[in-house]
Amino acid sequence: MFNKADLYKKKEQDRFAELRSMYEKIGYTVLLTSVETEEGIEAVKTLLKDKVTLLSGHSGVGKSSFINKVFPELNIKTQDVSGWSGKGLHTTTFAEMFDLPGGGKIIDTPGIRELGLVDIPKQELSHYFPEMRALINDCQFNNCMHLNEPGCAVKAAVADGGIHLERYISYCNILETINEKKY
Ligand SMILES: Nc1nc2c(ncn2[C@@H]2O[C@H](COP(=O)(O)OP(=O)(O)OP(=O)(O)O)[C@@H](O)[C@H]2O)c(=O)[nH]1
Ligand SMILES: [Mg+2]
Ligand SMILES: [Zn+2]
Repeated sequence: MFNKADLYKKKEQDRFAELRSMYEKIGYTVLLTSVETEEGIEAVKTLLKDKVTLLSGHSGVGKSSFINKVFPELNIKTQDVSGWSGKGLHTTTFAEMFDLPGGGKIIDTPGIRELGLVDIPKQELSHYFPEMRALINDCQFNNCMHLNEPGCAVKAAVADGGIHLERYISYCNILETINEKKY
């Protein structure tokens, strides 16, 4: 879900189109919304019914505002525009789960600064990237981490465009943050 569509200028619209295509190709549903103009809000609402949904994203993107817009009766605290500096101000301070009037639950969470991964060994990180998981059996080594190993099917796919370069860079960045003392 990409929110604040009402603020997108040409540059942001182009970037959105790029990211939409990148994520849809690998099977994710991408929705453009604006809590301000209500664009796309109904579409997200229908996805919530009878499911447990967790909202995650940086501080200030509008997670709590979204819940308030769709379910005003829950009355969740949000930061007003004048007070929001864009940095270091977290309105939601702990995760909280709400029952949805039409069935289902939604979890509002505080903004994330960086992704924390719980107990994923470096060897397994690529299993969480669907487009990489599909290729790992084609790597020459079954413990390939897709960095500098010969015969790596993932790197070959990055080279020929089958895997988006940005996704591979994300993979490498996250791989670096995994501290392997436990494995
Ligand atoms: N222009 C515009 N502003 C929005 C939109 N959605 C939310 N906002 C504003 O963005 C600010 C932050 O919204 P919040 O809902 O508090 O953000 P949050 O993601 O819950 O932030 P944390 O609780 O800190 O993680 C508020 O001033 C909202 O009014 C939108 O679609 N368009
Ligand atoms: Mg919030
Ligand atoms: Zn590989």
